[in-house]
Amino acid sequence: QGGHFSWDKYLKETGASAAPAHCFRQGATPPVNEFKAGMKLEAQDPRNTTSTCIATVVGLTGSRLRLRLDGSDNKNDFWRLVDSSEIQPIGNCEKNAGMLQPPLGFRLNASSWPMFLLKTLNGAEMAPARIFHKQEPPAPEQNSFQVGMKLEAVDRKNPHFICPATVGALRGVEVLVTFDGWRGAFDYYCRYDSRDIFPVGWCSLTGDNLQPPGTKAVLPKTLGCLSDGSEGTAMHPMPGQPPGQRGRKPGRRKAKLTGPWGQKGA
Ligand code: MLY
Repeated sequence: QGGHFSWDKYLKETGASAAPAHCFRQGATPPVNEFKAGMKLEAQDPRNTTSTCIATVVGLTGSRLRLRLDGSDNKNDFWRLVDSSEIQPIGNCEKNAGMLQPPLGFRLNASSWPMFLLKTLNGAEMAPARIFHKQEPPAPEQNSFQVGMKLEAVDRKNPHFICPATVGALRGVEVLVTFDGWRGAFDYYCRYDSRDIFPVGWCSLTGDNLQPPGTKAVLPKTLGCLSDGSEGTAMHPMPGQPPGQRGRKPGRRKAKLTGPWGQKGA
């Protein structure tokens, strides 16, 4: 295991600065997470955002919920902040004269949806309305990120990971999120008010596990941003996966390591 990543040391050593909190659409302090595994709620289907579906909390990490749509498979889990406007208590859809929909990829015949809905809600533990947050934090008025600023960002290809990142470019209301120590394979553009980007220090407040930069054999010994002086590990095999098969899907390009610490012998 790598050591604990220290932003303090990393910022000093890279000479970079953290994007100020006012750049982000996040609360001044991370929202309290009172959800529990097994609770059900209403969520927008991420693959079909006009549908409101029933979702079950299958995991919790910091201020985020790992959600699975009832009637879907276990390959399409998604993560939401507890203060997201895309999650609501059960009953909200009906209250607004909406209809709960089967998820995209509903396992059963569409005609069995009404009965499925009845059964999935019968005896279910519904997340109580009081643990939802009244409002999503407001979006900042404008994109005030600057190229080079550091932040914490969800790896959208591996959304359970939050990783150290740098603003690589700006494009109107969009920000290019680049992941430190990886050569572009995970980078993405998002709106400046995306809920997937966080100020430096966010994970240490929520208890989320911030991944160290991708750095196998590339951190110079002098770059001691891992507090135990270890070089860290570039790959983060999923627990239980044998080494050598680290969850890379066939056909997907191997991520290359990069960064100022990325030059061999640097
Ligand atoms: N084992 C995967 C995970 C890569 C994660 C990269 N993130 C943290 C930027 C792979 O190597 O593809």
